[in-house]
Amino acid sequence: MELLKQISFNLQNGFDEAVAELTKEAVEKQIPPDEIMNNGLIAGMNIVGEKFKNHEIFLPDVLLAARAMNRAMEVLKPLLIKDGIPVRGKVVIGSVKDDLHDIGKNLVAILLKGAGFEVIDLGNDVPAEKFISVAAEENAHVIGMSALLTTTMPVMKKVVDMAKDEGLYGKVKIMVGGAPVSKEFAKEIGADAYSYDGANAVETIESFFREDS
Ligand code: B1M
Repeated sequence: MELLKQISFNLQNGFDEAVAELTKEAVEKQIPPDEIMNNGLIAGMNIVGEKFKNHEIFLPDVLLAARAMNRAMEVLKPLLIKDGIPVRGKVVIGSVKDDLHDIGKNLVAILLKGAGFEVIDLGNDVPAEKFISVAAEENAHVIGMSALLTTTMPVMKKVVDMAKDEGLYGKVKIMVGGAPVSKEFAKEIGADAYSYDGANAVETIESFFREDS
């Protein structure tokens, strides 16, 4: 079986040790990290999501797959973050309140760090107030929010509204992302941008700085 398919297969089955080893092997074979991520790990995770939706697998299976994904991300992290890049701007990032999904957010944070941004990662289940207070205290350039549940998306609007109330709107760019989020939703709630994946998140934030210069 092709290496990336093996990674996907083992991730779907929650075999974290095998996923970590195969990811190392893929790196040694000089497969680019974004290809390992997209065509191995994320491809596997999407199948896990489909099977979960169709009740073919259950929550503990999803947790095991998430654990395997995290092991592989630890292997890829040093390749995605390169030392010595000057800091280009400050991004406060987190998964919104009541949302425990953080794999995608972590990936976005790794890629932003790798592109030279200072990232303040607030973790998951982050209340709207926290995004606002940290962004203000830290003079952040960007607030990045992730949501994987349709039920937690409204928190994003709460943050935008609070930014307006606190006089941060327009000064701090607000970017949203996550599987159920869309460009239309971002526009509807008044966010500055929507990003569909990690690489696009980096490009989007870079474009904010081009606009400002
Ligand atoms: Co959950 N879960 N889950 N889950 N889970 C989904 C999201 C779901 C779609 C599965 C399904 O039914 N098909 C479904 C949501 C349905 C909906 O809202 N419409 C769901 C559900 C229902 C639930 C629970 C409610 C299940 C339950 O308890 N009955 C529960 C909720 C817990 C909570 O949050 N309160 C739950 C729990 C969990 C686990 C804890 C077991 C685990 C999360 C572990 C963790 O994150 N530490 C989990 C997982 C792993 C998933 C799936 C299978 C995979 C998510 C993932 O990590 N994908 C997911 C199905 C799916 O998405 N296919 C599912 C890989 C990751 C790299 O992609 O996060 O999309 P993603 O991030 C991408 C982009 O979206 C984007 O870039 C990333 C890289 O490409 N992106 C951004 C993300 N954030 C961004 C921010 C940006 C920019 C881009 O700017 C700031």
